Amino acid sequence: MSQKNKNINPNFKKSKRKEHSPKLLSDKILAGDKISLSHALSLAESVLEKDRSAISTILKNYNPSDTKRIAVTGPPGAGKSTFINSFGYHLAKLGNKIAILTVDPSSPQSGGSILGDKTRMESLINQENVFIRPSASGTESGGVSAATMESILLCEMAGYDYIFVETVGVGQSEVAVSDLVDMYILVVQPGSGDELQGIKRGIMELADLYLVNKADGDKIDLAKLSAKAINSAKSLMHPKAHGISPQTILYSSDSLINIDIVQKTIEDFFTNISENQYYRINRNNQMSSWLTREINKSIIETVEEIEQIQKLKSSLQNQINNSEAFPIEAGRIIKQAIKEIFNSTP
Ligand SMILES: Nc1nc2c(ncn2[C@@H]2O[C@H](COP(=O)(O)OP(=O)(O)O)[C@@H](O)[C@H]2O)c(=O)[nH]1
Ligand SMILES: [Mg+2]
Repeated sequence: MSQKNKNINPNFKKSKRKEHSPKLLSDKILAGDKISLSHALSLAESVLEKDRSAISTILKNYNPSDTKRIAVTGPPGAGKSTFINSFGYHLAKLGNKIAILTVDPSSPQSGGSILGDKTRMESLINQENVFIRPSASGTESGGVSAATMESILLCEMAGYDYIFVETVGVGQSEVAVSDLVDMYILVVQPGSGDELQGIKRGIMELADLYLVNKADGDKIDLAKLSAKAINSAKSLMHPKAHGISPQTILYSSDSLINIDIVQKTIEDFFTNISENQYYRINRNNQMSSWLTREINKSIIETVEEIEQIQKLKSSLQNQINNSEAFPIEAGRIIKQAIKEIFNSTP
């Protein structure tokens, strides 16, 4: 018997989690109950039909409110979690309710980083008005976007007014998350400039605020140089849709240098985008994208369940393998077959 097995209690029975009705869960979430919120977030990450249905019922009780949804992105190790910890603590002390979600499309491989993030968020963990959710890998219910959008809405139902979404995955999550938030913060650490070159231009252009983190100790001069490099890159970028030019701020989670400026910049950003309507327009656009994703997903799932289509698909696959057809033709054949099936349905 291996050393590990000695620790297993043979009489241990996994306790069955109590199933709450969506109605009860939704009442408890509205009352701010963290355990119910956690439970609902697990449902949001599930692909089971009964869980999808429960989330859909719970979200019927969602009422829009003027919350602040903020993405915190940047290269691994730049200090995203530490920033959220220090800044979130500051906001929580001022009486705000803070929720922190992490988005990680590659989490089976990076389980370690999630544990790391929890230790970086030590000051926050015990705060009554803070909720932290390191995401599980289960973002299959329609990709990162659908599950995270549902999670954001659930946190808002529970009364959280600042929702931070930290991306810990690779490039794709950094772009996808921009479709879920009002404001996009890019955290970088002081570097030679190569560091900046490593960040894709598309991601640089998404930022509404650049934070040069770790501007402390012997890194202050390097941090100033990085800020200068960002500012000159910025001058070549397209103007933002909201018309607000992104600021570059030196920050340190250790010394808390400029924490008040960061707070004011974020607050001013939200005031401005509310006044110029970008806040509403952007959220409406995000809902439209979500609608399109859900409709496309439903169409694909429905069609893939049709036996005739499954058979046709594998026969087309064989033809392609034998160089008898190209995918473009296969696509047209499938489209025709789907039309015929629906036309013949009474
Ligand atoms: N000196 C200094 N170190 C920092 C600062 N912020 C983060 N770090 C360190 O940088 C490392 C990576 O931080 P983390 O927040 O996990 O980065 P993330 O991967 O972007 O979330 C950790 O060892 C932190 O202690 C800072 O403001 N100053
Ligand atoms: Mg992190």
